[in-house]
Amino acid sequence: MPQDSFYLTTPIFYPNGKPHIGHAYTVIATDALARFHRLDGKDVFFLTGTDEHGLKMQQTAEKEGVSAQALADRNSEIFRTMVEALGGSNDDFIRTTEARHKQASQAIWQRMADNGDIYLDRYTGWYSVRQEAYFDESETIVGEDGVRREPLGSPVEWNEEETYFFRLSAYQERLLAHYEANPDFIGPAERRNEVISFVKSGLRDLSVSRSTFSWGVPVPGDEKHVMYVWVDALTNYITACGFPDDDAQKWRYWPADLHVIGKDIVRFHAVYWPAFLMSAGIELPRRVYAHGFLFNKGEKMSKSVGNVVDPFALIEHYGLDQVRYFFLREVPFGQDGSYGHDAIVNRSNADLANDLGNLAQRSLSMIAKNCAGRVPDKGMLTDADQAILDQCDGALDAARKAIADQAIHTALAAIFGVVSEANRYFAGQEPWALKKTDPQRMQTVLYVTAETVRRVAILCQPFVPDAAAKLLDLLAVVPERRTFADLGQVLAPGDPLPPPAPVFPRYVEQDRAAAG
Ligand code: ME8
Repeated sequence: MPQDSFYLTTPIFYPNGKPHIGHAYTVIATDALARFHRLDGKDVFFLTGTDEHGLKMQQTAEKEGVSAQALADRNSEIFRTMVEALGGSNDDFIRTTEARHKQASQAIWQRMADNGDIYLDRYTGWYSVRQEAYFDESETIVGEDGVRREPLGSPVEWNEEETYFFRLSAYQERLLAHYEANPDFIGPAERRNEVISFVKSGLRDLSVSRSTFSWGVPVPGDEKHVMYVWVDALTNYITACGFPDDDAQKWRYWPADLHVIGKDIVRFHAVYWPAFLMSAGIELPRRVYAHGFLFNKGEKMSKSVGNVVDPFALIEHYGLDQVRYFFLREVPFGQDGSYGHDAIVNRSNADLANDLGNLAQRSLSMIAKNCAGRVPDKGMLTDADQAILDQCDGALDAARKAIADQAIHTALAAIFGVVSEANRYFAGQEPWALKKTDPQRMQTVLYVTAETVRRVAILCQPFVPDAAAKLLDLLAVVPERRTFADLGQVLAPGDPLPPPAPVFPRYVEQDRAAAG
C-alpha cells in the first residue's frame, strides 16, 4: 500500500532583512508538525524558503547600494542557515528567484488569463510598501504626525499606475461556498470567522501587476509589467511540487495538507490563493492554519544574548531543544504569546532538566550500578507498572488528536503528563530501598522506568529532536526502531546499555554572568 503523503509549508520569508524570532517560531512549529507526521508513518514533504521579489526588496537593495539579487542571495542564505540551526527537517528550500519558480508563476498566470480572469486597467490607491498591498482610503488613517497609515501601522503612499487586475470579485460566492463545505479549511475558528466576514463584505478585483519597478517575474506577453509579489509568492507552494508539470514526481504531494502561516497573512492565503487556484483549475490546499504573534515580554534578557530577536543568539545561549520546547509548550499554538529570559529558563528547567532529565538520569544510573549496565529483568508487572506503561499509549492517542488540530502545546502537555506520572511512580516505588529488601522487584521498577523513558523519548522526538535522540542512544535503541509504530517494541532485558550521561543541562544564572 502506498504511504499516505503529507505536504506542509511555512510562509516564504522576505529576505530584505535578517531573520528574527517570529520567523524562527513559524519554522520550529512547522518542523515539529512535519517530524510528528513522519514518525507517524506518513510520506512527508516539508517546504520553506524565501520570497525575494517586490518593491520592498528593491528599495532595501537601493538603500544598501547593492543589487536586489545580491541582497536576496546574501539574506536568503542567512534564512537557510537559521532553518538548519533550528533543526529544520525541511525537504526543500525554495527561492522565488529560481528558474523553476519563474516558469511556474508564468504558467499559473497564463491559466488565469486563459480563463478570462485577468484584464488591464488603471489603478489608483494607497499603497503600503511594507505590506506590499493596496488599501482602501477608508482603511487608512492620518496620524498626528501627518502620515497616513494602513491598519497595521505602516505608511501608505498614493499610487497611480496601469496594472493588470485579477477578477477576484467573481470568486466571492465560490469562496464562501468552499468555506461552508470545508469547515476545516481555515483555522483557528477566529481566523475563519474573520475571513468569512471579510469575503461577505464584498471582494473587489485585485491589482496583480506593477509597471513602476522591475524586480519581479515578468507578466507573460507584456514584459513592461512584473507580477504583484504576492501572486508569485503564493505560487511557490506549487512550484516546489513541479508545477506546471503534472507528471513531476513531487506533484503527488499537491494539494498541500497544511499551510502554516502567521495571522498577519491570512487574507492572502485564505482568499487570494484559493481564488487563483480556482481560476487556474488547480485543487485547493486542505487547510490554512494561522498561529499568533510573539512579543518580547519587555524583560531584560541576558547580556550575552544581546539582541533577543536574533534566533541564532537565543539558540546559542539557551540551547536548541530548550528554545524549541519553550515556544512549543508555552505558547498555545494559534494564540499570541510572549517570551522572556525567566519564562524560558523556568519552563526548560522545570520540564526538561528536572522532570524528564532527572527521571532518565536517576533510573539509568541506578541501572548502570545495580544491573551491570544492562536492561534490567522485567519480572512480573503489577497494576501500577502496567498503568504507567499504558499511559504512554494514551499519550500517543492524545498527541495525535491534538496534532491533527495543530494543538502542539496540547500534544506536549499529554506527553509531559506521563513524565510527571513516571516521576511519581519512581518516587513511590523507591527502587533504592528495594535494592536491599527485594532486588528482583527493584529490577522490575527500573525496567518499567527505562521502558517509560524509551516511550516518552520516542514521543518527544518531534519537539526536542537532539535530546530525544540522546535518550534513545542511552537506551541503545537503534535508529530504525524509533518511529511511533515502534512504541510497542519494548526493551529487551539483558541488552547492554552505554554508560549514562546527562541529557538536559540545567540552566544556572551564573552561566549568564560568566558568559555576559
Ligand atoms: O509575509 N510572531 O514574509 P515575512 C510570530 N513573504 N510570527 C511572526 C512574527 C511574530 N512577531 N513576525 C513574523 C511574508 N512572523 C511573505 C509571506 S508566503 C507565500 C509569503 C512569521 O518575512 C509569521 O509566520 O514578513 C508571519 O506570517 C511571517 O513570519 C511573515 O514573514
